Amino acid sequence: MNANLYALIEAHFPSGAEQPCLLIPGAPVVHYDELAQASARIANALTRAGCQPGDRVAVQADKHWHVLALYLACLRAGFVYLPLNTAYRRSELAYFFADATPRVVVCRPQTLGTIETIANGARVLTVDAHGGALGDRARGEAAHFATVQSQPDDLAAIVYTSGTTGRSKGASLTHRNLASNALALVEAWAFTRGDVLLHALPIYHVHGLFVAIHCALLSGARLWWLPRFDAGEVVERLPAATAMMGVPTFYTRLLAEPAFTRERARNVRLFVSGSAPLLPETFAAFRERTGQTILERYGMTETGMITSNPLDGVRAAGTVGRPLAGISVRVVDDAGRVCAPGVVGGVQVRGPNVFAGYWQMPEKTREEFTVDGWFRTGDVGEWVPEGEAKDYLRLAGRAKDMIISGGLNVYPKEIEERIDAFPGVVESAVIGVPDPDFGEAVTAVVVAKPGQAIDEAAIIGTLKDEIAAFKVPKRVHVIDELPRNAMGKVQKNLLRQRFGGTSP
Ligand code: MCA
Repeated sequence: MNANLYALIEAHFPSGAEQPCLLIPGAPVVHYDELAQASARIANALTRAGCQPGDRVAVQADKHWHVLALYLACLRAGFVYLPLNTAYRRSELAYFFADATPRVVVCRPQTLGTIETIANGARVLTVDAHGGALGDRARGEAAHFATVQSQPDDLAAIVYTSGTTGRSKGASLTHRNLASNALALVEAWAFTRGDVLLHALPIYHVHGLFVAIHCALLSGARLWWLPRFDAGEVVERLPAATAMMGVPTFYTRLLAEPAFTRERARNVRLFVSGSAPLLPETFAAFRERTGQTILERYGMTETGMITSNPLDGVRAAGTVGRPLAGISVRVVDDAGRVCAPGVVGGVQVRGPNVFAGYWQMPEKTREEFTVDGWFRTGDVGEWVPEGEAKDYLRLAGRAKDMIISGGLNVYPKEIEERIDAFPGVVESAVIGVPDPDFGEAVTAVVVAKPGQAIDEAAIIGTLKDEIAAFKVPKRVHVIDELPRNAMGKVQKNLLRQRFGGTSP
């Protein structure tokens, strides 16, 4: 049997030559056979460009359907797909290219000049709405490609996640990881060929690329392929959709639209939320407005999806439900002993979904696993001890210092190191403060050198040139001294209390 994820996807393509797959506003429908042929052409073109199974193909591109074909091409040819957030700037990209040494980099035409200077010897091709240089190469190629024979542990993708040390780590995901998780989700959420998934997420993270796309393709469903999340556009398309997946910001922005009504949401059988905590207020307001209950689930880049509230049964606000089929979750104390329900501890995961390790970081990988093979998520939580959500997982926070802004993870260390390097700055602490739109807003607290003025706008402006804008603090506050405990550790909880009410 071929463990290649594309072979699994292809086996689930709807029968009949021309089933619609992607519904794109203002553009022709893309049918399943067209997508398959486009991916074959790209696989042939990349093979001709020198790519071999195991080679990395790094992609920083807008959400054109050609990019989906490129992803499928990489899967079927055994190349390792490396998606990159379009917000990443030069220095971030240079690090990824040096670390992952891709054979090919696919980018937007407007960044070609920059990318060529940092691509580390990779061949650089553009992709745009018409296909770009990649499309030009693919056009002359055969529309057939024999999907390579893959082993379950062969790499399918590397997805970078920020780290507590400030250095990003590439999570190596295998065909088994992606396939097992996709099958578990299709079952848990009962996707069928009759579904139309409204897809407004970016396709460079696990949520939009794997969770949403795999659910749709493995059930022969259609997708409304929207270039980005625009609340007005989503409200307009929703009557023609049966399912939607989003981060909590999607739901708060929808609720802010007067045109978003019960009637608009009537045909949708499933609203899924993930990537950040969904506030119970949002959960309740959504139910009030639409009569529908958002299904909250929990996952990570390293593990794919771990738990989910049920499709049938109680969906409880503030919980993330039960482990998906084939996945084990445990909550343990500092000594590694399993906690009783109602007792908060570290959340650990085991199963076919758990990644193969951090790319070329064996030491770091070892640290994140227990001796008996469980992955430490870094999140803390408890099993709900009683009531209608009994035995559901409730997340209580994060042991690591991470901030989640609009569904994107930000590690303070990376930002603090950069702010500390500014002239006039003694030290800084970066925290997340409650924000009505992004859930948490990245905020910096800075101590200035005696007699030196700190220019908030200059810090923000410089950081925007250096790093992805979603990581840049929305505010920079200046104080005399950072509060520290007896061990000398900065007490970020006190800073969150003090500046929590001042977010814009
Ligand atoms: C954009 N901006 C942000 C964010 N996004 N600031 C903080 N946090 C953000 N997430 C800033 C931009 O830099 C810009 O700032 C201004 O907001 C407007 O930018 P724009 O691109 O127009 O923003 P937007 O289109 O409104 O985007 C907001 C968004 C987007 C729709 C919430 O961030 C989004 O699609 N988030 C989803 C992320 C996601 O897919 N996460 C899944 C990760 P300025 O004007 O100052 O330049 S996978 C995962 O977490 C795990 C595995 C899981 O369980 O799913």
